[in-house]
Amino acid sequence: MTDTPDTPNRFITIQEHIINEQRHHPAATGGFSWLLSGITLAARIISANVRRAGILDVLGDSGDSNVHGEQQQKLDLLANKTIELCLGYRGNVAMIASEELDQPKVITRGENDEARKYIVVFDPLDGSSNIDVNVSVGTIFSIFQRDPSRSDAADPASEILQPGDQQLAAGYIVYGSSTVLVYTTGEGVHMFTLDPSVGAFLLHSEHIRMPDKGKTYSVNEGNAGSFPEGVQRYLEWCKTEEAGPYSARYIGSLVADFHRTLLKGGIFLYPPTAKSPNGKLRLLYEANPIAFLAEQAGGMATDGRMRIMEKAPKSVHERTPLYVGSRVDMERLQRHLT
Ligand code: AHM
Ligand code: MG
Repeated sequence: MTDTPDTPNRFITIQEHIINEQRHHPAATGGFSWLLSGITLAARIISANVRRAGILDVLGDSGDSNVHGEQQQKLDLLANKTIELCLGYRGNVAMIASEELDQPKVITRGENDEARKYIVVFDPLDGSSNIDVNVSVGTIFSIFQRDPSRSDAADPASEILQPGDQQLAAGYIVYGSSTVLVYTTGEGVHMFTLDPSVGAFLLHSEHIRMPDKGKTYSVNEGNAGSFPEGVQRYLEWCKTEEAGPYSARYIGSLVADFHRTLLKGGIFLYPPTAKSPNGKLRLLYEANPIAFLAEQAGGMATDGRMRIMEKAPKSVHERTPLYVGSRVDMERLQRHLT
């Protein structure tokens, strides 16, 4: 744990941290903290399952595919169900949407409709095609306040289609060599490590800043032949003497690739490709939360044309190109794209 004036030398749990954050919002009722604690409970349960994946019968394909036509791993479904259960009984969640649910799910449990004021969108187990080979995977989440002006009884998804700059909170959990949770409520980016022996997320560092410039580019270069020309030119530049050159690092799990970019700086790219002309990553539950965290840490996130967080989503599972990383690296990319 870092010993700074902001993080005194004592154990601070994520619950304590969230409650302290809430003190900055005098009108807060505690409901939002209650919701976040549902996410941390799900994270601990998913982490325990990921850690024992080779022992439990949870590895491999479930035999089903999701709305994107991708094979669902058994752990994808288990993680999805875990989050559903941990949020569904909080009483203040109106709706959830997930990579693994074809349609958003309206939640009717809880005191009354008015109390159900939050919407949570998530990717329960990102990078799940890596599970069988023991590579880091993660959970990504994004929280919105319900906006009754968008409500359309015939189409519950309409309430979910809010631009990223409306997010109240976002974060991810990376199940790596340790389990780490990173979150923001718009007041900086904070990181916690799960102590598995006591089952608590303990504060590791607060107000994380992404370095202004990094030395790493992260992209599936196997697809480079069909990247937009500007991206191809940028990747060529990364290999020149003028550039340094940069090192290439690509795990193939967005959460793990972004976590490295957040802490060490650099740039992550998932451009349009021949196979995925709109990019592969999903705007609502992958790109938006990552963009919120990146900007809160002093970095940038775009689709090559505009800020990710300004994009108005048209559908729940919409895809987007994603370029995210250190400010200086992103500005350099932008010059190659225009
Ligand atoms: P998933 O949500 O189905 O796991 O897919 C998303 C993953 C990201 O974690 C990662 O950045 C990307 O797909 C990797 O894609 P590719 O294998 O095309 O490089
Ligand atoms: Mg994913």
